[in-house]
Amino acid sequence: MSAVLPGSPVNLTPQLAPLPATESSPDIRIVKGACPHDCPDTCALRVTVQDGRVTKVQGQADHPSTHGALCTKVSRYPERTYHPDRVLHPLKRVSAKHDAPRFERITWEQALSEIGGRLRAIAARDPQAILPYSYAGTMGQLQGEAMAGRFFNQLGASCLDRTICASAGGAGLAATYGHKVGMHLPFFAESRLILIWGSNSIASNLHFWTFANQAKRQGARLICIDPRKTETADKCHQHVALLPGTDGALALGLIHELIAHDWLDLDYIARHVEGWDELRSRSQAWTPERTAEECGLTADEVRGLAREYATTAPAAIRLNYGMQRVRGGGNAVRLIALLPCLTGAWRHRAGGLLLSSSGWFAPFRNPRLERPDLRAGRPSRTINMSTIGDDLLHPGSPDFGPQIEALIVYNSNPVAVAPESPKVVAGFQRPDLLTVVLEHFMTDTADLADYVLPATTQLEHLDIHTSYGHTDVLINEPAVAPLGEARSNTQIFRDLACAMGFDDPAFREDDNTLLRQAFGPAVDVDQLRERGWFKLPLADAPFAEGGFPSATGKVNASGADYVPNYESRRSTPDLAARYPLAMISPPARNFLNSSFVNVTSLRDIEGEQLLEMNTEDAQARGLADGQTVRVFNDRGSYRCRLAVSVRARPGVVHGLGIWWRKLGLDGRNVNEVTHQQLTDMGRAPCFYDCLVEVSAA
Ligand SMILES: Nc1nc2c(c(=O)[nH]1)N[C@H]1C(S)=C(S)[C@@H](COP(=O)(O)OP(=O)(O)OC[C@H]3O[C@@H](n4cnc5c(=O)[nH]c(N)nc54)[C@H](O)[C@@H]3O)O[C@H]1N2
Ligand SMILES: Nc1nc2c(c(=O)[nH]1)N[C@H]1C(S)=C(S)[C@@H](COP(=O)(O)OP(=O)(O)OC[C@H]3O[C@@H](n4cnc5c(=O)[nH]c(N)nc54)[C@H](O)[C@@H]3O)O[C@H]1N2
Ligand SMILES: [Mo]
Repeated sequence: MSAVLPGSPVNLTPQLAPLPATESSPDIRIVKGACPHDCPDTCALRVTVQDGRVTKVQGQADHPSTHGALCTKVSRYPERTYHPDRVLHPLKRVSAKHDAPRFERITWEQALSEIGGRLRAIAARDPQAILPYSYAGTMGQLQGEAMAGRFFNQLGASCLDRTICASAGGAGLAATYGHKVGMHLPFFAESRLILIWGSNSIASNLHFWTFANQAKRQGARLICIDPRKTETADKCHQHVALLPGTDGALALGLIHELIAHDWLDLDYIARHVEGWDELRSRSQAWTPERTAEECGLTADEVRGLAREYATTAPAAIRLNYGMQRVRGGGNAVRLIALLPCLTGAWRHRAGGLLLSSSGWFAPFRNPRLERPDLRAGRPSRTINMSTIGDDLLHPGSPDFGPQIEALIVYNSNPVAVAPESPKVVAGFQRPDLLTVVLEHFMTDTADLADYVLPATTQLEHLDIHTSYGHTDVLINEPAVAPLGEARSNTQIFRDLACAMGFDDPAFREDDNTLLRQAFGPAVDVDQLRERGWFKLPLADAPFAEGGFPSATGKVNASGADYVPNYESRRSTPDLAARYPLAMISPPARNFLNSSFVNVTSLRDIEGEQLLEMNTEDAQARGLADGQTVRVFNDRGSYRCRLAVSVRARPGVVHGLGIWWRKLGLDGRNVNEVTHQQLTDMGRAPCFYDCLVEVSAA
């Protein structure tokens, strides 16, 4: 076996060098920043600017969860910002959509007037033929939806259902607790047992790992529940390698054992859980044997896990979104989120569960920032971003509404990240579709644009950030002026509003004004700018006495049940006969979704687009480590390098993501084979619910 293990060893040594003697020199400035990326850690940045150029991006030492340390990716942020391939002026397409992309440089005036003209013509027929497409390229409250939301509300455009990442789990969590809330990050350090469930923390939640590791050093046991033997699993005491999409069954099996052994906190259940009787009878069928059979585990693994979870206190669960990208993702989160309510783990601040902390910010936010009132009661058809492939190919109908005629993309790279790329690409190639892309780089999506508008990076604009892994609000001050002719998203939407003739004062508000509007009075912006970050005032053990943010204040167990995958050996045996391998496509450690794939030093660490496969499966197909393989199913195929690896269990392969298509071996990536069916809750994609076959290329 020759394992290919991407990534370097965990290194959380603070990168703070002693301050240079020139700290006070007029040419060196230290600027307070926030990491903008779609990651639960939302680190506080310390940006060094010398002679008008950012020379270093480090972690802020006094921010508790950042702890002076950054991941490899973001410590390379200057390399990304000053990348020679940055798009630094507006571009207009001069080749046909099916041909190799060619663009010419145009002025901002020309770009805005031409885009404005075309959008006005479409809007005159039906503004709902125009669709925004955005996700979390930046998680900033301003450069995210603040001004963009105003623009599309005033336009009366279609709305976008932003489901591509977390909405199945989010819906599951909200259906159970009432909101996306959970344990507070620092208290994981005090836990005695941590289940790291559907999360490769060392790769995608590194600053959580610091706390888990602290608990480990103090004697806590760490158990990783993940089909893949990740770098996180390597560092845990135990790895439970269940089959993809079977987490709900495992949770029911654990509940069965809690009941069988009387390991329940009946007082907590009686006071704070609704629907318990129903859940109890539903779990009766889930004996350790049946659970093991469904999950691809042994009955002893199920029994042992239940025993440890129930008899160790405080016990914490770090659930992550990796486990909800399957048909039953919403219900699986519901069932897992019930576990700490049945054992009373919530009684302790180091017990309970964390999937997302984003709901904690809700009461502090200003719901009017995006000015929903500007829509003025006009209809708002909603398009699901996860089915953009089908939706772009839809001709329009009374049911669907008008055909999509224009797409304005910002903070996202749908051609690489959306499921079933053959359809996504075909949609973006429609010659009649107007596509405007706000970007830093010529991504796969920008390559299919009519106009590319140069956007600023986090070092060049102002923003304010919340987090989905901790409960601090962070400021990001611009460190340097915009490079070239780049403009911030907020400025581009102000300019587009002007080009459309929108004269509402909402479009004249600058970023400093937006900054003051983003939160209610509880967040003091002046103090925030002084300090860099602000911790929300919240109780340490939020649900020790119940008080969940649901309508009744209780946890809701009603209806939660296991939902098997769309595609698996057990649910679709005929399909599995042709495509026997379950494929998941979790993040490669040195990329952030499809961001950073073009940063050479990081791509060099990842090497090539890889497919991890177990020795047994490789031998059965006569495949060898390092060879080029073809991964395929009825939807499509792509080529990549095979890594015969102990990281994969038999029957499951891992297509590490998310490569830019054009940097893949045959100009395609893993989403060539994923499908557009949606999860049980939250209308999300099922990236990890996917059967394939692999052959020599
Ligand atoms: N380095 C890096 N960090 C990232 C990202 C990145 O791309 N790169 N992405 C960011 C984003 S967008 C998000 S949403 C977050 C969270 O992003 P996630 O997608 O949750 O990322 P991971 O933490 O890597 O979790 C995925 C883990 O879930 C496992 N998994 C897959 N299917 C199943 C299953 O059915 N059951 C279980 N139990 N496990 C399963 C995978 O093997 C993998 O180890 O991370 C963020 N952080
Ligand atoms: N097969 C498979 N597919 C997946 C996943 C998976 O695990 N497997 N993960 C899914 C998940 S969890 C997510 S969250 C999505 C992520 O999908 P996306 O949100 O599309 O994330 P990225 O691919 O990182 O693309 C973000 C883009 O925004 C740009 N950007 C960043 N900051 C700014 C800015 O300030 N202004 C402008 N205009 N642009 C900016 C970046 O340059 C980058 O190209 O992908 C999903 N797709
Ligand atoms: Mo995500």
